[in-house]
Amino acid sequence: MENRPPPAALANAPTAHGLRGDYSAMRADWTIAQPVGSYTSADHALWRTLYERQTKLVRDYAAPVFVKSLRDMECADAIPDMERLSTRLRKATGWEVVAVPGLLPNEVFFDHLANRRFPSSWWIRKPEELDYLVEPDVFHDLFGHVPLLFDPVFADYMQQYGLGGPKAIEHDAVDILARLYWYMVEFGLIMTDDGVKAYGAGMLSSFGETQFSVDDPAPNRIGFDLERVMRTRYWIDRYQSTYFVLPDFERLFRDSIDTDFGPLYERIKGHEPYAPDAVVDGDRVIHRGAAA
Ligand code: HBI
Ligand code: FE
Repeated sequence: MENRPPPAALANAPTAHGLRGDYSAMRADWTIAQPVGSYTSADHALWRTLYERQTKLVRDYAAPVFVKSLRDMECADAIPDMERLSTRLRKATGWEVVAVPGLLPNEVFFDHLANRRFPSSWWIRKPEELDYLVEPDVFHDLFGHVPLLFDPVFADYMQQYGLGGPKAIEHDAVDILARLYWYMVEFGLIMTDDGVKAYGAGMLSSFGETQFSVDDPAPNRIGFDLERVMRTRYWIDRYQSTYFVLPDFERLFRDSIDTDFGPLYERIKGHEPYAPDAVVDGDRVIHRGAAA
C-alpha cells in the first residue's frame, strides 16, 4: 500500500471544499479495501433511512430495470459489502464495484470504467447531509449507479464511456464528455410503455429530484441527441433545468460506438455551449418547461 497525498489533479475538483476521503492509504489504482468493519450502527441506520425513502419513490418514478435490479441486490438492511455485491454483478454483466476514498482524477476514473470496475466511495454522508451532499457517498454510488450496471446494454455503454476518456483528455474536452455523463448517467430519463421514467443515479438517489425530473412542469424534457447533450451546460448545485429522454439504452450505446468523438469535440469547441434551460431549433421537445 503506497502512501500518497491527495492528488493535485483533484484540487480543482467539483468539490471545491476539498475532499473528504482519506487518500493516504490507497493501492496503486486508487482503490482501498472497503472498511466494512468501520461502519457504525448509525451509519447502517442512515443507509436504511435513505434506502426506505427512495424505494417509496422508485416504484412510481424509476425505469423498470432499476426497480428489478435494486430488488435483486437485496441491500435494504445495511451498507452493502462491495465484494459480495460484485460477485452478483460479475455474473450479470462482468462489472465489479471497487471501494475508493472519493472523487478520482479523470484518467483514473476513466480507466476503472474501461475495465468494468465501478469506483464507489466507501463512506456514508452525515445525517445533516440527508438531502444534499457535494461529493458522491456510498449511497449515491451503490444505490444510484449499481442497479443500472445489471443492464447489459447500459453496462456496455459505461465501459465505452471509460474507453473514450483518453481521447477526451487528448482533445482537452473532458468537460464536454462530462456533460454526457452528467445528463445521461447521472440525470437520464427513458421512455417506457408507462411514460417517461428516471434511470439516472443523481435523481434516483435524491429525494426531491426523483419526482421533479419525471413529472414537475418546471424543467424541459427533450429527446436525446448526442451532440445536443454535449453542447449543453449543466447545474451542479440545483435541480436540472433540462432532462434528456432516451428511447432505450441501445440508442445511447449505438450513438457512442458510431461516433468519431475527435471531430465532434472540435466542432463543439467552436460553438458557445447552450444554457442549461435552453430550448433550441431541432430539439424534439417532449415537455417545454414552465420555467423555460
Ligand atoms: N470519481 N469516484 C469518482 N466518481 C465519479 O463519478 C467521478 C470521479 N472522477 C471524475 C468524474 N466522476 C467526472 O468528472 C468524469 O466523468 C469526467
Ligand atoms: Fe454519480
